[in-house]
Formats: sequence, C-alpha cells, structure tokens
Amino acid sequence: MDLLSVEKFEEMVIRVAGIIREERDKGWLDAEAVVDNKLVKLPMHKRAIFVGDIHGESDSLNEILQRTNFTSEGLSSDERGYLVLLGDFVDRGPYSVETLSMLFALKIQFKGNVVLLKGNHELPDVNSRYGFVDEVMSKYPHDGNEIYTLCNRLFEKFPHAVVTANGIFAVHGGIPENVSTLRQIADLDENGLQQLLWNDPRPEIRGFENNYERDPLGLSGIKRFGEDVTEKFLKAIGAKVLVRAHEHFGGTGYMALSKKVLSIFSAKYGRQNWKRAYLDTDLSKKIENIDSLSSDIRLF
Ligand SMILES: [Mn+2]
Repeated sequence: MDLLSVEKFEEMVIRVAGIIREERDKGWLDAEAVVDNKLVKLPMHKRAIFVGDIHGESDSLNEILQRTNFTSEGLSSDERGYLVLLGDFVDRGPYSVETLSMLFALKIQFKGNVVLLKGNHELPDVNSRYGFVDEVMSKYPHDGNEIYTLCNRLFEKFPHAVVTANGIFAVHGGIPENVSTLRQIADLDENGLQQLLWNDPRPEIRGFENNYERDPLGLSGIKRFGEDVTEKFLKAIGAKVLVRAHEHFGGTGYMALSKKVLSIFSAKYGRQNWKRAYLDTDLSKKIENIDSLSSDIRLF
C-alpha cells in the first residue's frame, strides 16, 4: 500500500473514530453482535477470524486477508463474518503507518465485520519508544505530531475484549487480577486495562504473581497468571477458552499454553523462517477446550 496523503490519512482516522463511537453509542455492531462499552459480544453461527500481533508488518496483514478471502466481493455480511484483530498493530516493524491505513480502510468498508482491539502498543507511552512515533515523523515530516496524536486518541476508543456466544474470550494480553464479571471487563479501570493488555499466562504457576520477565522490579502491576485462575475466570464469565496474542514464542506462530489458553502471533519480525498464525473458526462450533480449535489454526 502506498503512503496516503496527510489529508487522506487524517480523514480516515476521523472516520474510524466516528464509526467506533457510533457502535459503542448504539450498543451493537450488527443485528446480533453487542457492543457493551469496551466489550464486544459476538453471536453464534458466523465465521470469525482472530489475528495476533501485526507490529507494522503490512505484508503479514495483507497475506492474512488474501488467505482468508475476507475482502472478497459479493460476500454477504454473514458469509464474511468477523475479523477480530487482537492489537499491537504498530511499533517494531517498518510499516506501522501503512498497516494502520489498511486497518482503517477495512473498518470503513466493512464496519461491524471488523473489530480492532487495543494492544499494549496502542498506548503513547509504548509507541513513543518502539518505533511508531519515529516512523510517523519520518513519513509525515510536517504533520507528524498531529497524526501521532490523532492515532493515539483513536486507540483510546478501541474496545478491549471480545467474548463469543460459543465461549471464546479474546484479549491482547491476559486476564486481570480481581476481575470476575463481563461487566468489569466492559468497564475496566486503568490498572485492570494495564493487566488485560500486558499479562501473560503461565500454566505452571498458581494465582497471580509479578511478571518478572516483563518487569524485573515489579513496579508496573503487570502479572503472570496460572491455569487455576484462568479456569476460575472463564467459568465465572461462562467462557471455555482464552485466545490471546502478545507473545511470539520464537516464531512458532501459536502456542497452546494449556487446555484453556491459546496464544497466536501474526508477525515474523522480518525473519524468513518464522511461522505466523491466525485462527479461522466458526462461532457455531461447540467448544470444550483448546483442542476444539486446533483444526482452525492457520500457519503461514
Ligand atoms: Mn503486546
């Protein structure tokens, strides 16, 4: 995708912000999918594609669109289903601006069929340090500040989580401590959101503990969480599995961290031998655990 003009890019940011605001205000994406503040609830009987971290790799996003035929002409909204992106669109890779342009174009064209969730890189204290701000300033030298600010204002509007009627709970990072209802997920406070965007599942531990891998001094409140609290949380909200992104596991594309947690990653950090993954599933499928989704994992 070519670099858009400043005017066109800004116009798209504003249109996407308007669409997302409208979806939240009216409380739905389409006739069946509910938007409850920052939580999106998807119904049965449709296809859903879940995509992990993209990190400025517009080619990875493009390949997923090609492989899934999501943008094919002539599909009804039901046939197209939902494209759910689990955040971390910017930073690290070289084409964050182009990736956002593609995502904005998708949201504008397909509206309620596209769900853009927030990742921990859709925060200014992260994307001011890992590449996005520099890329914006170099690609839009005269208007970079304005575009960067506009993008981060838009990111604040992104929903945080998806729950499907057949039992998939999907977020960028993981489950937050002291949260046990979908009401709390829809209305997370700052600390809860921080954990939802950053936490990592570690099936071998019990409960929640400080995330020493990401935060050696334990100052940020980011946690690792065990299988016990994962099961407790999923049961409390009536879900069966956690689908999340956020960790790459050295280029395996996905990792089943337990019978309850699937991690997917859709970028390759420029490495030719890394696998990328997405999930292409049918929401009418009955889900018991991660095994129910294993035939829906697509590697590329
Ligand atoms: Mn992340």
